[in-house]
Amino acid sequence: MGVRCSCSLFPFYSFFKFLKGTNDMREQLEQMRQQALSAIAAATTEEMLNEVRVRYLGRKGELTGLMKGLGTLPADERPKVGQLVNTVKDEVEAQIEQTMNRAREEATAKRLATERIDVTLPGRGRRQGSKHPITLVIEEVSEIFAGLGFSVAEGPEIEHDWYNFEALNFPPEHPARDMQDTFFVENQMLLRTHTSPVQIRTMLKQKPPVRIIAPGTVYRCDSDATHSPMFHQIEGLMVDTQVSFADLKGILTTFTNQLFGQKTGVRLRPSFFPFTEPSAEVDIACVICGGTGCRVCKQTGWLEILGAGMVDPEVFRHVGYDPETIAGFAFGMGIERIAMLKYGISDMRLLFENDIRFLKQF
Ligand code: 2NM
Repeated sequence: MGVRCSCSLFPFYSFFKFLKGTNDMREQLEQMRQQALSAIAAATTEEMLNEVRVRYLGRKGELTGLMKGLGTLPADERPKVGQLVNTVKDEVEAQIEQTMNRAREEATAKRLATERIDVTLPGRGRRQGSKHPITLVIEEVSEIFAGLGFSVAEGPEIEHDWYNFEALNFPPEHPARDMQDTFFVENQMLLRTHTSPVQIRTMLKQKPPVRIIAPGTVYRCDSDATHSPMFHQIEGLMVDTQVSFADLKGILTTFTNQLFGQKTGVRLRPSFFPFTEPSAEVDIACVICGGTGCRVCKQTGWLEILGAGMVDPEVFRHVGYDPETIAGFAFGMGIERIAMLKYGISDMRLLFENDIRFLKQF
């Protein structure tokens, strides 16, 4: 209680002290000067110095108050004491200014030290992107076939049953048409299970001769360590008046030799597809062991890389070509398998994970 009272009474107490006379005032002035100077010395920031300025030099500040109290002194004392007060005010002002400058400099120095950027550091640089191995294989195969007179054709990935199965001579109950193997959308629409519908669409649009390859994404209801529900194929088609099985063998041997090397052995084995007759599988000598037998070729010395055959007359009838006057061969290959063999990739899933550490190697 006592402390609070003396606090609130302080202005009156000092006011009465003024009335005591010049000597008291000088004493008080000296005291105020000491207090102000030590407050300045204790201030470490610009804000603290501003507070000191307001407290002593502000409109309601202590030194200003003292100046107002001059009126209580005898008239002849006023100029002298007034001058004295002004000297102290100037001194305090100058001290605040000087300390303020030092505080600003220190603040600047601190910012420069902590916010320093080293403009001589080398930049992080831009990492160069690279093509996906699937893209690389598509480009290389397309270039080889371009050299043999084939151009690239494309078509929709969401197809009608007719282009994907019916026109390709798949019987109505063929297992590939099963829900288990095909992603159906609705109203006989489905995700294409091969790129053959592109060949059908091309033949419907265009008269022979036809020489196309159709690279692209295809879909099958199948997913495990060796099957992805989305994968890639390149199929090809050559149709003209005089195309034989010898042309098929010649073109595909030229192709495998360019893709895997001139000395790569090639063999054809009989096979079956709904859309070709006769049909064949094309094997190349194992690129890993050279034909002596290893884990990759399952000790056979051969790798199956292509399916092919002479286009079935039934397919030609579906697209309005006359099977009596024209003939053609077609083929198809899985790109993932070729990429794995060409680049020595042991796990197909690496091709779909898109891990940058894997992709940047190509
Ligand atoms: C293959 C194997 C053999 C093929 C057939 C056709 C079409 F449309 F001309 F009949 N396109 N693709 C074909 C032939 C595809 O993939 C293993």
